[in-house]
Amino acid sequence: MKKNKAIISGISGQDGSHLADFLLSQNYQVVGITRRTSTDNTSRIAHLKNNPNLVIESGDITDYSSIVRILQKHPDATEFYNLAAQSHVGDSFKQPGLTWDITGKGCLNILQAIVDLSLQDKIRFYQASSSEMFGASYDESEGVTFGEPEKGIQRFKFQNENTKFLPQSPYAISKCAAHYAVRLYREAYGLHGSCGILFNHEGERRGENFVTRKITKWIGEFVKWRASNFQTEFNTGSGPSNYAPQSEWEKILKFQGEKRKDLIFDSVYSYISFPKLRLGNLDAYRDWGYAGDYVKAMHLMLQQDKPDDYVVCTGETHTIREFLDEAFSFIGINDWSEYVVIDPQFYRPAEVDYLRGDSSKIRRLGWKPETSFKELVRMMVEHDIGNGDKWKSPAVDVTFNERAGKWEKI
Ligand code: NDP
Ligand code: GDR
Repeated sequence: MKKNKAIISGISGQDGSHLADFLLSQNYQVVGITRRTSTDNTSRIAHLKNNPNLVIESGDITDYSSIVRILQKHPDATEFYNLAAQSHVGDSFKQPGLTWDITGKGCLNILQAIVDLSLQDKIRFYQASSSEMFGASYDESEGVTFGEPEKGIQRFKFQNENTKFLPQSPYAISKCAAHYAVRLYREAYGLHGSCGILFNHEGERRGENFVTRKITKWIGEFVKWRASNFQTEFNTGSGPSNYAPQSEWEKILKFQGEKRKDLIFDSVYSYISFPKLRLGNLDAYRDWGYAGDYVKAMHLMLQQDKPDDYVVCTGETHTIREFLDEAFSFIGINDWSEYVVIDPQFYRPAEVDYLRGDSSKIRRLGWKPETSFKELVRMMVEHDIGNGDKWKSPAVDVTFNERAGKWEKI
């Protein structure tokens, strides 16, 4: 039987690598687009490099001709997933033009290439839209507040496919432009183009400068440092250790000066230090799910007879403080305030304060999130501490046998 063939732009990213795993497990041929970089950036798909059903093509979505070349080389492709983007919201304030070129115009380049090559009836298109497009906007409804049944029925805020967009960053504006472009090409040229409005999704492959992974990565490094110093208790900078002589302390304080408040000290040797975790706004709410679950929703959208837009989320929302509570509790720390420094450089010129999605529409197609908030945090912390092998996604049809503690072929 002829295999389905899917092109993925952004295959080297978090979602691209999970989607490649999933599609290969569904017997697809996958064509991944990667751009030229001075160092290798394909670590997330390294486990797939010998897979005969995966082909990597060099291309950049800001370069129309490279998209045309790849489409011409693979005219039998049946699905195109556009996951490529400058995807960091904070960085989009520093590089708004580049973000626009990649995240906004890049999508238009692909759509136009499909139409120019008359492929609109042969290929289905997926666009990675984002909950960031809602920005400062939400709707209100009455219901039981998720996770707080004791509060009973009350009004709560949410976003779904009918919520208006009020973008709060150059990234979000670019995503809105791409979203509307897909809508237009659907209407104007009959393209089977769908947009997944995905809320934040994380995991062990998340980029290290997104807040969840930044936290779990720091915890992983901290735990290793703690273990390497054979200590169980730490001096978090509030006063000198009992063990170090006064003369030693005076030298250390002079040397470290103001930096001291930013460091955690070994309680015996006192001069061995570890930098505290530096974060920005801890009060924003995010609806966090697991990336491995969300790529299945992308695929599901393209299997429908009609193209459409769908919100993909858990329906649960948490602040960054709550993520910190959960993550630190896994390493036995209940009060993380001594380990975290608020650093204004991580604040954004404009913030998205509250995201909580309503995914009723895609749930009606049979999709639902399979990983709870608690499991997600545990997976990421375990992975970064180094005990997380079981969370690594398999390349082929295998399942993790909890009892045997290893992957096995299904
Ligand atoms: P990542 O930042 O992990 O991956 C982005 C990918 O895009 C990387 O493979 C990157 O390649 C590639 N890329 C960047 N610029 C270009 C370019 N000019 N040409 C070709 N490829 C390029 O993002 P995620 O995997 O987390 O997200 C996937 C998509 O989903 C993105 O579009 C993102 O905006 C969107 N999204 C993500 C959500 C999330 O919570 N993760 C939620 C909603 C939407 P390289 O490795 O070379 O940098
Ligand atoms: P977000 O994710 O902007 O929601 O975009 P990110 O993890 O970057 O920020 C989430 C919230 O945490 C706050 N924050 C910090 N963020 C970062 N990165 N670093 C920090 O040190 C820090 N401290 C606090 C932020 O201000 C924000 O409120 C992600 C991306 O994957 C987008 O591509 C995607 O579209 C959306 O999710 C849905």
